[in-house]
Parts: sequence; structure tokens; C-alpha cells
Amino acid sequence: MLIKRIHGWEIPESRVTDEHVFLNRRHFMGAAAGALALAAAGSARAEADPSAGLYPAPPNPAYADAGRPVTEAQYTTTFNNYYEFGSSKRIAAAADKLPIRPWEIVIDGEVEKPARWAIDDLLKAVTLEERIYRHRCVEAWSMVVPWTGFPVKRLVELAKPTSNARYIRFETFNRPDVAPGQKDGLFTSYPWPYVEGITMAEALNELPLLVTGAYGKPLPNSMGAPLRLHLPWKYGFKSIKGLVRVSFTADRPVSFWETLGPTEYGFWANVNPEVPHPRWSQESEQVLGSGERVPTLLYNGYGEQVAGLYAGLEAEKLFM
Ligand SMILES: Nc1nc2c(c(=O)[nH]1)N[C@H]1C(S)=C(S)[C@@H](COP(=O)(O)O)O[C@H]1N2
Ligand SMILES: [Mo]
Repeated sequence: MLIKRIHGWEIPESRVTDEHVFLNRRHFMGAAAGALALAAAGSARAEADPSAGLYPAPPNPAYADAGRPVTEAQYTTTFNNYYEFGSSKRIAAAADKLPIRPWEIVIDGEVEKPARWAIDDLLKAVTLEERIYRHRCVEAWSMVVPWTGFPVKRLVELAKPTSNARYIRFETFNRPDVAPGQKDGLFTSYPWPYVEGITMAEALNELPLLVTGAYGKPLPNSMGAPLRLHLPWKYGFKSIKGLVRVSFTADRPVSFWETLGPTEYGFWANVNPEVPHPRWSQESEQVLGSGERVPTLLYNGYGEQVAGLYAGLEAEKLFM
């Protein structure tokens, strides 16, 4: 058997284990005074946001209960994956240096209505709602967050894709001037900017949300302000942050992680406890901030809403 070369971008098992220890509330609290101060600073920032008046948005009753308690904001806003700001989970302070106004989102590709939206104009063109969704990271930790945003479906309506559009490609900012991960060190050779993609059929499902806020406030930078995607039935890396471009394409987009590790991070990335990641099991997950480990569910528990999307695609490698 071939021994795989370990790349810098791969999460060594040892680090995953460290992070699991981190996820334990007792350990977390022990080390967390700084993190708590950071969370407080982050929420002060959110109040100064020009879109603050749009929050809290009305809850969508169809997504008022994720079947598990909401994870406290002090954990979810200070334990993040955002490689633009480094490979550690403690990127919130670095991410706060990203200016999020002015901020433009380009809509292009196979559409009748290409556009360049200033984020606050886009927010006026849509109706914000709150949805409580589960989130499952491929590293086997999970959280439950009351997100605020609008359905991806609504953006599709605004863009009016042509009949050639089969996929949507999402792209993050590329700002080596403010994002240390894009500037120097270990990650300079990564294929920036971060890119993700979904099919049009996935985009038109009810679940995909373009997220602008969390916990009844504008989104903290650490969570991907001012605009990120959330796909609750897929591994977290699909939920791309810091969006600047949404392109409708005829060809399947190649994602950032797929470029880096095609055998480990596939296009579909549907959560499936029965398909292990090549280097670890996906059978269970550590609940952020609780020290609790729970079984992972197929499609992260959203099978009723999404399983139909994959009928007839059995020949595809639909999971990791
Ligand atoms: N642009 C960008 N988006 C990203 C990432 C990233 O590194 N860069 N990490 C992804 C991964 S692996 C996860 S698990 C989620 C984490 O979201 P959170 O930090 O809000 O929990 O963001 C996803 N979106
Ligand atoms: Mo992740």
C-alpha cells in the first residue's frame, strides 16, 4: 500500500485529537477568558454594522428546531475554520481586520441579469429570515446555529440563469493585504481564492441559505461576514465564507479543497457516517462546547429534504 505524503493542508490526526480536547467545555472554559473578551468585542462590532437594523429577522417556523440545543455563541464565534486567516481555530481577531464595507458581490456567468451588488443593496432586495441549522465539519465536530439569511433560491431568481447554467460557483475574497493565510507562510501555495460549487438542482432545494447574520445580529467576521453559504446536509467546508462572486456555469466547478486533496474532499461532500474520511471515521461527532459525542446522521439528518436530489446518481462518488 502506498504511504500517503502528509501535506501542510492536511489535518494531522494528532491535531484533530487536540481539537477534540479543545471542544470539551471544561478545557474550553479553562483557556477561554481571552476568547470571551473577543466574543464581546465582536458583538460590539456587529452593532456598528450598517445592516444592524435588519436584525433580528423573523424566524422561519419550518426551521425553528434543529433537534439539538443551539450552541452558545461564545463557542461558535471563537472556534472557526477560516484558512484565509490561518490554520488555527483562533482566527477571530485576525478576521476582524477584514474590512466588510464597502463590499461588493459580483453575479456573472450564464445569467440574464449579471450584476454587481453592494452588500447593503442586496440585503434590501431580499427578505431575511432566521433558520436554526445543524453544521457538521469533516473534522468531526458539530454545532447548531440560529443563522439569518435568505434562500439561495432567491439569488437564483434575481440572477435569472440561462438554460446553459448547470452549476453555481462561489468564490471568496483574495486579500493578501489583510488575510495572513493568503499572504505568507505555509499557505501561500494554496489555490486562493477559496472556491466551492453546487448543482442548480441543489441550489433550488429549500435548504441552502446565503447567511448574513447569526444569533439575531449581523454575522461576525470569524463566521464569514458579510455573506457566506450554509448547506446543512454537507460537510462544513462546502459552506464558503466571505463571498465576493457567484457565477452560474455550464461546467462543474473545482473547489479549493478538491484541488488540494481530490481523494479526501470530493465535489458532493454529503454527510455520511458510513463513509469514513480516508484518515478518520465519520461515525460520530463532538458537539462544540458540550464535551458530548453523538452519532452522525446520513445527510446530517436532512435526508427527507435532500435525498431525492441524488436519485439516479448512484454511480457518482456522492460522499467524501
Ligand atoms: N472562505 C472560507 N470558507 C470556509 C472555510 C475557509 O477556510 N475559508 N472553512 C470551511 C469549513 S472547513 C468549515 S467547518 C466552516 C466553518 O464555519 P464556522 O467557522 O462558522 O464554524 O467554514 C467553511 N467555509
Ligand atoms: Mo470543516
